[in-house]
Amino acid sequence: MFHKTVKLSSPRPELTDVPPLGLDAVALSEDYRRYFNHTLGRDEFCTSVHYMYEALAMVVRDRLLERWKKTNAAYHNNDVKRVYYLSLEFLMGRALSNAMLNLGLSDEAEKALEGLGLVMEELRDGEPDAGLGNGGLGRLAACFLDSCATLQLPVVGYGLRYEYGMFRQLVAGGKQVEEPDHWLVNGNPWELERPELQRLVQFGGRSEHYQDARGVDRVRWVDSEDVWAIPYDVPVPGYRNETVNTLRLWKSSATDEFNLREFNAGSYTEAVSEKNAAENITLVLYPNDASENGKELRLRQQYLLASASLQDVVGHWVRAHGEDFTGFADKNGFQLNDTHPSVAVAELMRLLMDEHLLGWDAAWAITTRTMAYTNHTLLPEALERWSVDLFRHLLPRPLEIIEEINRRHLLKVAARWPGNVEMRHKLSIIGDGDVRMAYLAVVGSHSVNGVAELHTNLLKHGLFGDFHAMWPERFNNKTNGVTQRRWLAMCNPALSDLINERIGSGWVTELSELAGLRAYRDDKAYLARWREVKQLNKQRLAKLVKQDCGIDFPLESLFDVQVKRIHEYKRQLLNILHVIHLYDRIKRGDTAAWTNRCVLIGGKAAPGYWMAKRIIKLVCAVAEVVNHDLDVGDKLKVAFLPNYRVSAMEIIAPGTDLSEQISTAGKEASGTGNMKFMMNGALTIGTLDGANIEIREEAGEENFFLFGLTESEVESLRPNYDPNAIIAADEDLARVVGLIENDQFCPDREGRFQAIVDSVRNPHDPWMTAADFRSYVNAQREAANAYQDPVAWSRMSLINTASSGKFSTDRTMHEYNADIWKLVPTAVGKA
Ligand code: 26Q
Repeated sequence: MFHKTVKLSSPRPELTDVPPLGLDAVALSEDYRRYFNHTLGRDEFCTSVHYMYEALAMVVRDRLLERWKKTNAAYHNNDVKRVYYLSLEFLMGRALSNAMLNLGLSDEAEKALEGLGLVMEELRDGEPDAGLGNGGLGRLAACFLDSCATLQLPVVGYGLRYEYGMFRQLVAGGKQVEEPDHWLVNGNPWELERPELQRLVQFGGRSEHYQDARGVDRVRWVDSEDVWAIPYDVPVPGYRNETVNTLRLWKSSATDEFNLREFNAGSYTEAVSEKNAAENITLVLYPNDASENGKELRLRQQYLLASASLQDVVGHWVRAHGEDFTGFADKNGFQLNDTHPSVAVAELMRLLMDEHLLGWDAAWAITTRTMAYTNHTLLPEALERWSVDLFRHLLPRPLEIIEEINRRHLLKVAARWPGNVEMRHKLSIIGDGDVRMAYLAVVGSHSVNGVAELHTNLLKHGLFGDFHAMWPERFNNKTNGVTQRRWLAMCNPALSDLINERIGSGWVTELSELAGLRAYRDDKAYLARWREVKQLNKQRLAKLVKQDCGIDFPLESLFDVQVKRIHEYKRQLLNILHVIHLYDRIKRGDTAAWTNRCVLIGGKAAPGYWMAKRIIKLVCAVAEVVNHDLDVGDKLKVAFLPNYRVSAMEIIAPGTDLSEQISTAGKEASGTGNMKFMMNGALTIGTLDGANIEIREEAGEENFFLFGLTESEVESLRPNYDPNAIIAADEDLARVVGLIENDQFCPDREGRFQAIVDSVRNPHDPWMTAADFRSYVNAQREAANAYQDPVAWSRMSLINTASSGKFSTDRTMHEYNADIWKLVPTAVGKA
């Protein structure tokens, strides 16, 4: 790939000096027709939603591009410090509605379309989700970008342009089936390819020590197989502020040298197919939300991201400052989204030393001053480790640097704990034949943060306890959030309007203003309208459930929802045990003062996670029995929603009454779905885990259905945990377990769910599901009773929305900036 350039003696404004594009319906309509007719070449017989969506997307994209260039100019002219958010995942979802909202042209666009006889909602649905993430961590990155653009912070996202995003989940015969998500097949109007900025990334080969012309010891990486990384830029608009930040995604591509060697050896076909190996690197997102250890391709992805991004930043620096790196750490920061990109610590050292000839100490000072690490999990099975052998084979030079980082680190450990060999083993970055990526990230960063108060405390006193003793100042908490632009203003227009009527729309950029709603908590007329809006949103949700599950959700019931990745620690199983208990009560006729309930469960299981898939089967099997039992009627409905994704949550959160946040205490780092539900007026039933604790603090304990053991109770019970005694002593639980064991939900497949029962009965059940059953059922009964009083319920609902101000990523980003990044907000001059 080779780009010819022309010499320009000076900039040529006559090329770029064009009047700004109109944001009114007339201008939008005119541009729309031009794109539809001239660019896309469609005619009046075209009925494809895709082309209609695409024409509108191009209209909006033009408006973004204008602002994008101005933003880059403003950052450049002010020589601002920038932060680079390095993440293997950005779960962006759809871009169109969000861009229209942030540019402030939603109403005019709707008008323009109306004039053309088109319906906005239909066009919207023509856009595929950009599903470049698994779940919470990836969506958090997307919310962060939205908030940074809105706060006018110079933050660039760096990620990978996966050809296949998160798989599409089908449910067939009550089982998850995965289908590839080829989201780019119809092109992507939201990306701008920048082939002129490609970077070369090395793999394999060996490191060679030599002396340079001045006799200084140097190292170079030789005999490697190189791969191009080509950047694709995606615009990230701020909310009505003229700022458009950048998400830069790398695509891998073969180099010509890559196949030339074999080509010359006479094997043309082999040479061309070798290209695959290089181009495969960014082909597919790994669909596990706990690390899949040891996969070489995954390590290639991680290194490609780290190396290409750092070369981009360092290259930019050298173009402006030459080889003088003294000011580099004052102008650049890197935030590591979990350990996934943490090889960046070694890569920055390599670039500074091998390519730019800095000494170790200077390079290390720059590295530790610029790197910051966010941890998202405490689960030991999710901690990333890479075998030293694989690392050496794929990344010989970075490994050598990690070994030297570790050698120097262990000298400090020895100085802190003299004579303590055990401590050196414990804190070593390399141990048991593995590189421990979390330790590399902690040692190489000046900041380490957790994502909720409880989680950070558990990091400080558990997982990273000894590191905390060495460097207490490094550790800090940054409670997660979500962007209220997408998760309230965009997805819940009816509630937004109702809110604006009373407190104005300042909350869109200052979420704490929602507190003003509290003043209306006893306004009966307002609460009645609050309920009407909820009913309307439940209607939309019921329509989705009908479409995708074929099940009718009666609108007068309590909508009880758990949507998130399927994982044992999240305890979808506890939810379904409760459903079975309700079914059992109905069958026994124990239905006095009954509250009708619709239970919705959705989420993807990692394709290789057998138990998670079995849980999906159980949900589907229970749904099948309950929904077809004539004794049940409207009292209880159960549905498993296939293919949970960002655009589905935009319909689900507004229509939910009760949000299930029921993980075993100490296991969910934060949760962010919990915040989206709260913002949209759902009440939470939850344990004291992750951000639930802070949600309850904000909402007040009387507006939250609490149950379950605390984290410390969980840990003290663990050694003596006796689930079989608990089951024997609890008649309801014994009946529920009995129903599953007796194949009530799989009459034709004996023992199908035995493994699930065994996991509940196992004294070593890490998630201690049986321990929390009784208090969960009691809390559910409280919720059901509370729902019988519509006024009291809507009052609690309003208080939840009013109390959700803390959970904006605007607040989260403000804290990252104040404590870690120290960026100067930079407005875009209106030219
Ligand atoms: C690692 C190596 C190889 C393959 C896959 C992975 C991998 C990928 C994704 C490991 C973990 C993830 C995702 C983790 C995640 O989403 N964690 C969630 O992060 C949220 C944002 O902070 C929290 O709210 C959730 O509590 C946490 O579970």
